[in-house]
Amino acid sequence: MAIKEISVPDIGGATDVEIIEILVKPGDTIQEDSNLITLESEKAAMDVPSPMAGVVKALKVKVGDKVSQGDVILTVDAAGATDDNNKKTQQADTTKDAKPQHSEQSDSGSALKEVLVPDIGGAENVDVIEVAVKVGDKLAADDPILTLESEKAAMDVPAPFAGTVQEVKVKKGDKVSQGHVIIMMSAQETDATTTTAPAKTEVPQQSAPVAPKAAPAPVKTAPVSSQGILYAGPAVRRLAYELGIDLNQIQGSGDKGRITKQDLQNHIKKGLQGGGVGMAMPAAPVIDFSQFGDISVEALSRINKLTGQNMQRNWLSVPHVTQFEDADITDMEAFRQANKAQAEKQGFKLTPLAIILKAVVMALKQYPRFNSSLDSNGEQLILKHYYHIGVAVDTPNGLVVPVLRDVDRKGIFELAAELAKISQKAREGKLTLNDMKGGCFTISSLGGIGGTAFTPIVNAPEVAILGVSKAQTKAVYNGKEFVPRLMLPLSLSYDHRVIDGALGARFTVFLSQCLSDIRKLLL
Ligand code: CAO
Repeated sequence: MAIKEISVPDIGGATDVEIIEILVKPGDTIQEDSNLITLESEKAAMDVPSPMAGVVKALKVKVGDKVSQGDVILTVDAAGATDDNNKKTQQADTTKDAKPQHSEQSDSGSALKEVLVPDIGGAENVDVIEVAVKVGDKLAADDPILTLESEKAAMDVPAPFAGTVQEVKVKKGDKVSQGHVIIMMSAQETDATTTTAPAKTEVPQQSAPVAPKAAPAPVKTAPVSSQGILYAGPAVRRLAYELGIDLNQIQGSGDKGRITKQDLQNHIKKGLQGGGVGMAMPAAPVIDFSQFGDISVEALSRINKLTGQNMQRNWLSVPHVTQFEDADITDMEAFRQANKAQAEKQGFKLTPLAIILKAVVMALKQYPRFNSSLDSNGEQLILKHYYHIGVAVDTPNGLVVPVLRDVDRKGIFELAAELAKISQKAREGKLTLNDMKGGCFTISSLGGIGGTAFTPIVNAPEVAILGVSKAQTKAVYNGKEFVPRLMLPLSLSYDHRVIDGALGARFTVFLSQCLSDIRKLLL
């Protein structure tokens, strides 16, 4: 077994670049140049391809990690594949060294030829976006060797004759022009595939180099890939990531099942039309506002854009109902005032939110359907037996939702301290993806700001969200007289596919009772 570490290559000096996708898992068989991870920096998204073939043993990174050149990504059992490749590369190198110009014979008795970039319509310095072959591959005539992509088009370069790849001279990301050597191939007359490929008989067997004809990428409906590895360029991956689209759902039409931008657009179109005739979203008109007066333009932050996409998806896909209720928190507020100084001594603020977190867990335990998610086909409900609660935090860069874990196992002071810490971390823009994962239910508190009620958007795949507005002292009739009571407005939005109106009202009333009599939190 030859276990090798694969680390982040030179990424143009960028450091702490975020991993937005991991494309392989332990047990996957990968080829040299199979994409392993996708990185996204401020400026670009890029795939990191494998420098060797083998079987993935262990992943050393996860989505959301930030990496720099030299950080280990994963370990690979490179036994067999790499050794074999090395031998073949050495063999080809020896042949090349002995006969540097136009090589003639390999030890199998067949000619070694250079395969060049063909006439590509005068385009220069065209990007190699995929190398489809590796040393040792046996190719039939017209098998794709690599894919080039210029400003205007993508094209495959096919093998001009059947044979075995002896050396690969280019790699993904290289820029090439007509006449560049791309691979060294030995023609194999004895190979069964060559006898069935009529084109190869035209190829002069001893005269090297050979330039194939460039062919537009053929449309194939091959499966995603033979190893289950997904082929898609960084631009397509980035777009899919931004739109929250799982590329595994898309059948690629490119070579090796490569997913093209067009495939992604078709998938989105299909999705929009999926709701039935007339359900597609009408396009918004483009308006030039400067015709009405002065304007200025401001770029949205990355968080703004992601929040916008999530909100739109949740708003469109979840049938929302919002239930309102006022909780009498007069006694709760007295308790909070009584304990505020003690919390401050310990370095944090005791706000109503810490107590609301506890009450929400009580309500989730009483009505477990609120602590669930619909599975992806909408046929089953996944009930969770843990209580991780997300809290919406307003930051200078936009809205983020860090998650407090195991709220059921923590006391009110502990929660208040954690809340202070995590909202501080959020405001400093230091939250990790892990800090925001795994929530069961979300609380959005605007109580520190004001307002009487609002309709929060469910943070799918959660099924409900609690909006909290500013508590106000109101005159409440107790059956005999009006008395001043501190009333906290609650706005509970829920997914009507999972929760019906009666259950929504029961949950809200129960929550309100827990807040009105916080002794219930001890039960
Ligand atoms: N009613 C009256 N007063 C309230 C209150 C309420 N419901 N909630 C908080 N307050 C008070 C607090 O007690 C505190 O006052 P004191 O200092 O006198 O005790 C003050 O308002 C400020 O509280 P806070 O905002 O600092 O703390 P918090 O624990 O209530 O909230 C956090 C923390 C992070 C949730 C909040 O700062 C925040 O970012 N809220 C915005 C969330 C948001 O944008 N949601 C919209 C999402 S869109 O669906």
